[in-house]
Amino acid sequence: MSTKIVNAEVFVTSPSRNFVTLRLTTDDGVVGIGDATLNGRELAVASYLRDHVAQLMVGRDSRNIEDTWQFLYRAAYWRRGPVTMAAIAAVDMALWDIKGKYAGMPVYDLLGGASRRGCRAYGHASGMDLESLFDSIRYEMEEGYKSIRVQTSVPGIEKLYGVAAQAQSSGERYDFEPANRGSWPVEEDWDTRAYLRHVPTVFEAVRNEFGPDLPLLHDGHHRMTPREAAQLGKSLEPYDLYWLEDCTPAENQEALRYVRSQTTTPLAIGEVFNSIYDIKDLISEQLIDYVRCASTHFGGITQLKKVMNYAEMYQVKSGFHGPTDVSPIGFAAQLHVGMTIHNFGLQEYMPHSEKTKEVFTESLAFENGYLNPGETPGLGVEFNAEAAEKYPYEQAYLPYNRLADGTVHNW
Ligand code: KDG
Ligand code: MG
Repeated sequence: MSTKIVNAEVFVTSPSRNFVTLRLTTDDGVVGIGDATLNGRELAVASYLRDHVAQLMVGRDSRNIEDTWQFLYRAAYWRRGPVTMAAIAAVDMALWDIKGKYAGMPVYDLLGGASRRGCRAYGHASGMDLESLFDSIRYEMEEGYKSIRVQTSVPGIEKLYGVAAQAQSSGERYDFEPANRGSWPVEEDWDTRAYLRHVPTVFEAVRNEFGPDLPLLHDGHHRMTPREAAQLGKSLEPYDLYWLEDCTPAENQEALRYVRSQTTTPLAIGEVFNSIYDIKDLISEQLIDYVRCASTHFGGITQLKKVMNYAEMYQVKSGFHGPTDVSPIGFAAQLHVGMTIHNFGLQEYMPHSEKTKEVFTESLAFENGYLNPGETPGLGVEFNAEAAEKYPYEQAYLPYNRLADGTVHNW
């Protein structure tokens, strides 16, 4: 057996949206793939991998995942940050993929084996008005989802994250992908008072229509101050949310102390975090209920598993970030973690487009609201480099917000 890495290649492809993929090959010809997609900043990670990491991989033993992780993290000296951690994540995933293939086992078996039959997923509903929102919720339920995220347009706000139904500039209706192709970010608008007034009325209407049982979620997308977040959490208490996500930006972890002291609405946070240090106080002080980190932006399987084992001690559960900008490889990576940890909560799931599935073939199954990575050795995703070539990189930016007076606001 010759498990040494002999080749490290980086691909940037855009089947509906941009993805950065790392492919490692061992002397035996075993191939492992990893996701390094950082929405809107893809080329920075591609360069980090191509120009600084690829040559360090060649000659390393693919079996030593922990050592490789620590080497890339510590030897860079400049630790953490989304670019570095997405690059480390891609290496980490590719190494777990390789290990699974050598062992003939799916990655979750190597991480401790399955703790459940499948990972419960939530779907995404949104609407410009109540009628279209109700239709969207019914559609998601018919698709099999047992938990639904609800985003709504707000009178007085023209363009808002999470409200679907606009065609993207690619020409496809690609509902939940906020990044727009082009050389400049789209400007959106924001009004916190209008939002805080409107959202509780929408949840009241949804509860009246769908009853008390259906787990409902909402994403505040980093836009509120601690006091505003506390107000929203309190005003949503009668509607029994499963979680309120990103109620504050949370670069400042202390902000959550105030929110937590004011409301019993469950809190989920972490999709923009890239290090265990970004979230450790939120976990140990039990200021949140769900960890939203994604394998791709959080240093891969190795660090995600560690943070969840830590969170288990504090009864904090997983709610991993699963938008379409996490590629099928990154998604599979966190699904394997979700299968094995004791403290799995709920998995975000946005199915990828047909073009994306042409480039990344997945063994993943979605049935009756549950996701399962399947029994394929490794991560269960194959990368088709020839298909990828058909879809070259296209520049894309996430939007940004401005207030009525022109001030830039969190998007
Ligand atoms: O690239 C940004 C998206 O990943 C983000 O806006 C999606 O907030 C998001 C979510 O909860 O899925
Ligand atoms: Mg979010």
